[in-house]
Amino acid sequence: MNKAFKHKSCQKVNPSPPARVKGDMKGSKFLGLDLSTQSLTALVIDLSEWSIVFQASFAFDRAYPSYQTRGGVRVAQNPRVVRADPLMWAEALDDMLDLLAQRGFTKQICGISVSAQQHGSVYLNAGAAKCLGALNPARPLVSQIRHIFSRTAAPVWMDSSTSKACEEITQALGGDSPTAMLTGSKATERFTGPQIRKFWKENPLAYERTTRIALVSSFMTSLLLGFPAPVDCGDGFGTNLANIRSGRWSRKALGATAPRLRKKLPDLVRGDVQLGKVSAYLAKRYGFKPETEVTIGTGDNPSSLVGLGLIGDRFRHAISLGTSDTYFGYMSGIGKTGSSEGHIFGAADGRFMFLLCFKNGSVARQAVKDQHLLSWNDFSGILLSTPPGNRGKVMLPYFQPEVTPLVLVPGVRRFGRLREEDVEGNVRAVAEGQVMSMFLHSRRFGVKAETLVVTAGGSVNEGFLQVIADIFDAQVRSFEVKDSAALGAALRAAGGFLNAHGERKTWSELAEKFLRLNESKSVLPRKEAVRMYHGENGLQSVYEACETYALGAGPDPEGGIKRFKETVGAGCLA
Ligand code: XUL
Repeated sequence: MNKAFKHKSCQKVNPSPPARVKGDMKGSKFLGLDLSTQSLTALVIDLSEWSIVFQASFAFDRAYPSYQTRGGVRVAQNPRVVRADPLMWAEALDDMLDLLAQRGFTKQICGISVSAQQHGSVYLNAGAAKCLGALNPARPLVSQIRHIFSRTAAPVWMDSSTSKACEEITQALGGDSPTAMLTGSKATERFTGPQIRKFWKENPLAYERTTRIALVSSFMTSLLLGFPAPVDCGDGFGTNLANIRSGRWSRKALGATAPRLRKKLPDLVRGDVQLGKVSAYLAKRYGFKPETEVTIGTGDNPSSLVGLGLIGDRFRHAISLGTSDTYFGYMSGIGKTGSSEGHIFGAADGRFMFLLCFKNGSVARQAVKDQHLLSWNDFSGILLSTPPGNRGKVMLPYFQPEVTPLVLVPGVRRFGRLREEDVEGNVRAVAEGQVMSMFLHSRRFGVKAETLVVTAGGSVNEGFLQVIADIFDAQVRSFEVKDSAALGAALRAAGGFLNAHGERKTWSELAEKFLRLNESKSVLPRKEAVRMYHGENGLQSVYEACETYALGAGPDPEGGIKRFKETVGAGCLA
């Protein structure tokens, strides 16, 4: 790598050749910041000890009540419209940097990088660049950047209000498959391009006043640099605006989206690059060394790919159990066909990753847990003590609009006489429904792995890990470090720095040192359970019939449920 990034708005990038890092990396600390949907996390790694020396999170709902968020976002009267306030993110950044300074870390940090929720967009006006470059270190960020936005609220990935824009973009690009071939995904409601089109059509004057549209990762990185940051392909491919083969914004896709868009977009950069040093503001206000380097920010999923040590690994895939559940893995290359399910993003080594997103992730699990007044321990205990196959009771857990499969009108669907008050039945049904959906859609996308690594909050739930192992018929491993996106950001900061200083390390070399596998959390599939899902008349085929029926594309599945109960399911009825 060792590419000094040149960008129109950053004149002084790596002005002189960087010095070689000498000695044992003593005191080489790197900061990863992960701005997720619900919180901002900071994680500092120390390369001299290969350890995590600081970790803290601020949950937006609790820490910043004046922004009136639930789960970090504001849902409008129309539940498809979901937004967050970029000022809240800036305030959290102020507080986190303050905390790091108080603990004496900022002066020791050599490099920083950002990971952030994907697809969300921040709209900046003509005064933004000047303001960012002239921040007064006597005052917090948030009070100085109030006027840099041409749109106060940022649409975030949970927004699904852009179906019309998606249709128009798809039509202009010649259909779902050509759109996916070009941009890595069919036109997708939560993606930035359709969000921009909707904004332009509904508010053309504010669109005209917008001089730059940042992704959440590039916005946060701009706050660190003091100038508007470029976008990396990891995050940039999640926009429906880039050509995933050339790694550039696609003229065709931009034309299908909104007028004069190229001028408003930051540059798109392939692979992890150093963008420059922290701003004078960060150095003066928070005590960072002026030479602290900033590596380009990326999305939380590409960042997790690094944090889980999956770059270059074709045999392991990841499941992240966070606000959304995601299923993802590394790809060294991309084929010729465009799948209309799933997405292709960039990876830190300049290659690719695939991803499937299930929006009802922890939201659905939590809804069932809360409805039956259970603790997470109870939830896990029920999954470990009840029979796989759930006696033929199936749930499609669409507590909110779903993205895989696309369900815009939410509503939980229950089959096989699953009653609402059946505590055990609903717990097992929500878990099995979510995992069978992941299995179905990952296979349709054409991917399969020998081992699954599980990360994020839900990965401590042993019962859920067993359900994953049984349905995927694969070994499931969870790591001690749950914040793989924040760890990925810290590793990307370190990787960028080391490469720039002639100490090249592969991504997996770097990650392995930090990922002590927690072997006690290595879960194996149970043969009997696998048969229950995948044997003849197994529950997986029942689930698929239920989903097809709910999407209006197939017959009533009750016949299949009856057959399941009479045959393979008879075992779990005892
Ligand atoms: C991925 C996606 C989510 C967000 C939120 O496509 O929409 O995983 O990145 O974390």
